Order: sequence, then structure tokens, then C-alpha cells
Amino acid sequence: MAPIALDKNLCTEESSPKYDLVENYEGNYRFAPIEEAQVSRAMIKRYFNTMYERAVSDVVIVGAGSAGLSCAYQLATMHPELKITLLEASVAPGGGAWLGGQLMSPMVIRKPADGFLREIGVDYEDEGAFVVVKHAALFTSTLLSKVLAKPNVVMMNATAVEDLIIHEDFRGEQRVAGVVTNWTLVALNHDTQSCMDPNTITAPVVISATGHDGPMGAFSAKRLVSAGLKKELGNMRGLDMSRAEPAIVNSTREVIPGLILTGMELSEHDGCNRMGPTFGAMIASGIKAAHVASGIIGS
Ligand code: 48N
Repeated sequence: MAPIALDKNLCTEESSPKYDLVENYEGNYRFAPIEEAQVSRAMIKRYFNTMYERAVSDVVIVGAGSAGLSCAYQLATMHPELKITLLEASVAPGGGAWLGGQLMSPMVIRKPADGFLREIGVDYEDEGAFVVVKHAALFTSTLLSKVLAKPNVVMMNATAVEDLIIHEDFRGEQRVAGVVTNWTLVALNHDTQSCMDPNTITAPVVISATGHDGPMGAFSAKRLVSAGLKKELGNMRGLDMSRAEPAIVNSTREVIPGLILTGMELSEHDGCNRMGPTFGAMIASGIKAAHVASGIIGS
């Protein structure tokens, strides 16, 4: 099919009207011509090329909340050669870090995690033992923009991990070898439709940062139990900021070969306390998960 001819005289830099000149708003503001099919094809080509190319990834990160995004940033910075695929079930990434606690938007981050804010260029007010970012979305949007600017990171949102790929190695040891995905609206409607076949993404390392909340929270931890790879969940304990934050960071680890847990998913897996609306542990745990992944890949 012949490519759609463009109105050439509107597509050159010198001829296209300056978008910001006031007179362009006096009824003659014009765009370069477009055909609907061009828009669809521009999106389809890129989206499905991404799915094809990332069917085999080096690292899959499940969940684009504060832990998953911090991990993606750190890992992509340490290893620009790795194909890192970030999967987020919601349409909007960010998880609990968009709004902060109780829908109150200022975000508290305990020292020393404030160093990461300086790394990514987010201003804050210093309160001594902790700092406060004026709006949680300032942190999340800045971090998200840095992550998406990394050439080796691809994020697929509205895409749910609905199972783990689990292989048995030559020693008979079970290891996670990737994830099973579907569009989230499909994954949430399995009970209303006959089995909708999923997509797979294989990767030697999966980092699960699916949090403790929401319709799919602690997904991988729960799947380890239902797949018989873990006897039972630890179940998140009551709120204790002082105990919760170091516990989450210090317990960030590879829980079974090929699967690293980070962030609040660990509270459900191990039975750690919750910390409420303070986010330093999410940052530090995400960064630690990146180092754990780096160690696995480098070994
Ligand atoms: O923000 P969350 O839920 O998880 P973390 O661990 O990044 O950050 C946790 C933090 O927000 C808190 O809970 C704070 C500190 N409060 C603690 C407390 O005591 O209350 O992000 C997880 C992301 C979300 O965006 C989910 O949509 C997504 O993971 N997700 C998934 N994405 C793909 N496939 C799935 N199966 C899936 N499940 C969750």
C-alpha cells in the first residue's frame, strides 16, 4: 500500500507556522496534515515491536511504584547494556508514591535516603532526621522521567504479570525464568471470559516490586505460596516506622533463584512491619535490589 502522501509545504521547518505566534490564534492556526491511519500505525509499529523485542529481556521489574522505579533507575544506570523491562499493571505508574499517606501529598523521606533525591534532582525541605518533598508526584514524576529516558529501559503499563515462568534446572531446582503477562483489564476479567491466553517475557532475573496493597499487591510472594514454592506468607505486621524501614531494606534479596523481592512486597513475604507514609526504605530497597540483580547477572 503506497505510503500516505504528506502536504509537503506544511512539513518543512521554515514553512510550518510558528506555534507560539499570537496571530496564529486568530482563526488560522494550522497543523501539518495527518491521516488517522498514520497515527495508529505509528503507535502499533512501536508497541508491538517492543513486545516482540522484549519477549526476551535481561531483567524484568514488576511494579513501577517507588521501589520498582528506584530499582529500574539504579540498575539501568549501573548496567546500560541490559535490556530492562518494567511492567506496571495500572494505567498510571507510581503506586503508593503518587499521593503519599492518607492522600496527603507532601512526601517524607528519612535520611540517608535523601541522597537519592539529590542524585535525581528533586528539591526538598530538610527537617533534620528526614526531608520533605513538597508533593509526592514531584518525586515520582521526576524519577519516572529519568527511568524512561534510559535507552535500555522499556515500560509497559496497563500490563499485569499474571503468573511466573518457573523452570526446573538440571539439579531439579526450581528457578523463576520470566513472567506471564496480559493486559490488566484482561487479567482482571478472567472470571468473566473463557481462558484468555497470555503473553510471556523470559528473563534470567525477575525483580518483583508489587507492593502490599491493591488488587494485585504482593503478587509474586502470593504466587510462590500457591505454586508450592513457599509454605505460607509472613503477612505484614502493624505499623512501626523505626523497625519497618531497616527491615525492608536489609531483607531485600533473591528469595528463590531468579526472583528478587523489593519494597513493601517483602512485608507480606517475610512478615515485616509496615512503615506508613515514609518512603526512604522504598528507595533504598529498590537500589539494593539493583545491586542484588547486578551480582546475579555478573556471577
Ligand atoms: O507503591 P507500591 O504499592 O509498592 P512499593 O513497594 O514500590 O512502595 C510501597 C509504598 O508505596 C508504600 O506502601 C508506603 C511506603 N506505605 C507503607 C504502608 O505502611 O502503608 O507499587 C507497586 C506497583 C503498583 O503500581 C501496582 O499497580 C503494581 O506494582 N503491581 C503490578 N504490576 C504488574 N503486575 C502485577 N501483578 C502487579 N501487582 C502490583
